[in-house]
Amino acid sequence: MKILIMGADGYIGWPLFLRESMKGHEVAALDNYFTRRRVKEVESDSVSPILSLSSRLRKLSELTGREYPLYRGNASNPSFLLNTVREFRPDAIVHLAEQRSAPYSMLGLKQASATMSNNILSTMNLIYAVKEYVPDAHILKLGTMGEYGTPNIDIPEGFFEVSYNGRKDYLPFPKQAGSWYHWTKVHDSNNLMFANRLWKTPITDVMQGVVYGTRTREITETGLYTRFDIDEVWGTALNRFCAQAVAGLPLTPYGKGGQTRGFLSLEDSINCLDIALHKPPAKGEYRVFNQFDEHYSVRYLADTVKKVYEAEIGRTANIVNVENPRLELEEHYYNPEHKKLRSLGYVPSSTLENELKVILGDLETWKKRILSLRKVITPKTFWNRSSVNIPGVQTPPGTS
Ligand code: USQ
Repeated sequence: MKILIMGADGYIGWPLFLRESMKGHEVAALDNYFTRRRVKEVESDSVSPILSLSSRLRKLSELTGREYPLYRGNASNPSFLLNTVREFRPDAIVHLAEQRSAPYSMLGLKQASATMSNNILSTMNLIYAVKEYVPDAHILKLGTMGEYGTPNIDIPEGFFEVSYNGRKDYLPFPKQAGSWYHWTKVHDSNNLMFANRLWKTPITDVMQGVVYGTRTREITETGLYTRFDIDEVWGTALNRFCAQAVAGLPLTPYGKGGQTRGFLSLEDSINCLDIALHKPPAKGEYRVFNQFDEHYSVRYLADTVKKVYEAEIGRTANIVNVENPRLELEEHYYNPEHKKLRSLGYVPSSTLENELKVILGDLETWKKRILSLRKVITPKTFWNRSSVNIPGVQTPPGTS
């Protein structure tokens, strides 16, 4: 299969590239190093020491004996993306090339707008590129469980039957995202649904939970590492808790810590995307997968990291509930369905505790790098302080 992976330099993009190339597929990489640059902007870095994308591709070529095209550019630039698709003519395109941090999108108007344009336009460009050049190609698009928010009812996989004033319909489940970033994914989903209605484009829209982990089965040597972020803008909950334990800093559930989300390991994220790629939708089908393994509260995750860290590493870890920088429910009902991937063959590969042992072992070896980032770990991006931070734009005193 010919697969174009947009965002191949990323946390998930690179391991997916490894999986598909090592399975013998013809894979091309697309990236503009947006995440590398923006992580530097908040004075942070990946704590796993990663090579440049071109060096990683060279390393991979040595292992497989094949060459992998690298399209370096911005997916929100229409001519770049359309030319890439026209030239490579993929059977499937995985779109992971979006700004992926909720806190980054909440820093201020500048970052909120960049997130909107980067994410929504890249998906629009992809929709048109597929329609023009490869109308039967499968778009596998990474959305987020955060599109649904935390409603007080069960969450279906994309659609549900509604009965209102005596009539029934099968409709998209209402979306209640919690950051500008998460809203961009909602807008993408709407645009993809409409593209599917217009042109019958086969689409899988993946509502993915929070991913954790340092490794997949292909990451067997340092030259193949994927990035691992721990700072308050780019790091995610469980990965941050592990790094905090290793750095001797308190683990930081925000607020009461009862916020519950779907989680899955990096290995399982790749397993699920691989299943979605090789069991594609029918022509004309738009399908939605809720992609996570289990749901946990952040309080439970902090307790579990503490338990495993103390048992495995033998040092004490502390937990401190800090002021919640976000606007979100801290205690709520949460019961999303996630049956479709399992019905296609997905079986979780490991347990949370076993995966934590692997992560903590890796982080111990990167401890020096973690300690050098101590000052960017504490949360300071508050949703209610998101400002108008465009140079030259005046705001009334006290509003920004
Ligand atoms: N949280 C803490 N303490 C921390 C960090 C986070 O309690 O130190 C809490 C947050 O308040 C939130 C939950 O953990 O309630 C998840 O936050 P997160 O930073 O791990 O994840 P989030 O911002 O939701 O975004 C991440 C990825 C994003 C992906 C999303 C899936 O960055 O790309 O779409 O997870 S989901 O959360 O299901 O929407």
